[in-house]
Amino acid sequence: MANPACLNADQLAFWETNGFLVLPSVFTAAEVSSMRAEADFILELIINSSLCNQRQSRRLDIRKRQTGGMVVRKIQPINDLSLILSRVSEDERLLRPMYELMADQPVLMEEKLNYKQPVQSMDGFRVPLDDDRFPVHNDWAYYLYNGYPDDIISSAITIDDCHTGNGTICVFPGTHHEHIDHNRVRNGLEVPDGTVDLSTGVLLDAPAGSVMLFHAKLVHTSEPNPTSHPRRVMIYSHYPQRANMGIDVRNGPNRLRESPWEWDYRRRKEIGEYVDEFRAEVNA
Ligand SMILES: O=C(O)CCC(=O)C(=O)O
Ligand SMILES: [Fe+2]
Repeated sequence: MANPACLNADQLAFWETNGFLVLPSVFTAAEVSSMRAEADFILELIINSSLCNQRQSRRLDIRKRQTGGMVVRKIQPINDLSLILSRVSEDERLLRPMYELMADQPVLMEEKLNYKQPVQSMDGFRVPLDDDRFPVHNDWAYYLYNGYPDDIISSAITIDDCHTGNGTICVFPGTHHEHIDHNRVRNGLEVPDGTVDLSTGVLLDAPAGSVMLFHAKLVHTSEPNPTSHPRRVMIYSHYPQRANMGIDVRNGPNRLRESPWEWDYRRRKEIGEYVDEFRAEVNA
């Protein structure tokens, strides 16, 4: 890459010390609105194909809330479903800062769309009675099982404004310096009680279109979104090319499993054999 540096010395020092960096308003309002349209398209595709096939997509993480209704926590993977979003994961405004932080070409290894989006109750889904919280964890606790290096960078692109009131990501600065072994808990992996001082958490406040970069060993969490609007972020994880880990090791099998069901649903919809039951905008 021949471009001039895009991160300044203060930003590089902040990253070294804290293990995260927020770049506000990187994407334009027009780009954000097309990301929202793509998020709606993917949500409708995955929910309607699940309903049509009477088989829940493995891409879909959905829960039944104690407070009523259901919430889509995330859909993963997503790049094979949207040209626009797959292009975002290769955008220079995202790759360039990562290149500077990891001193190598970033290679995409995982992508997901965390919706935290309330939806109406629907039959036909296996939904645990749970919420859209994410445990106190680092992402490397998951990636280490596939032999990935610990200098992966995750990046959350905010599709909606993220703030203290809607379950934004909360990071624990400096925790990236040393990995903490995680315990398996109900909804994923979590650091053992007492290993991280929870009072040091920083809630990341950022308008839609921002980029939150965080080190794979940085401990983070998020509380449920209590509002009636989605709190969507796309989270990409890139590894340094030098690790030479191959392509799509973690999510490839699910793309292959799910794609034929999605195509079958689209064909049945096209010939009028199935009519969509779910619409995203009434829930937004
Ligand atoms: O979307 C969030 O609030 C956090 C998600 C997260 O940490 C993850 O998907 O690994
Ligand atoms: Fe995470």
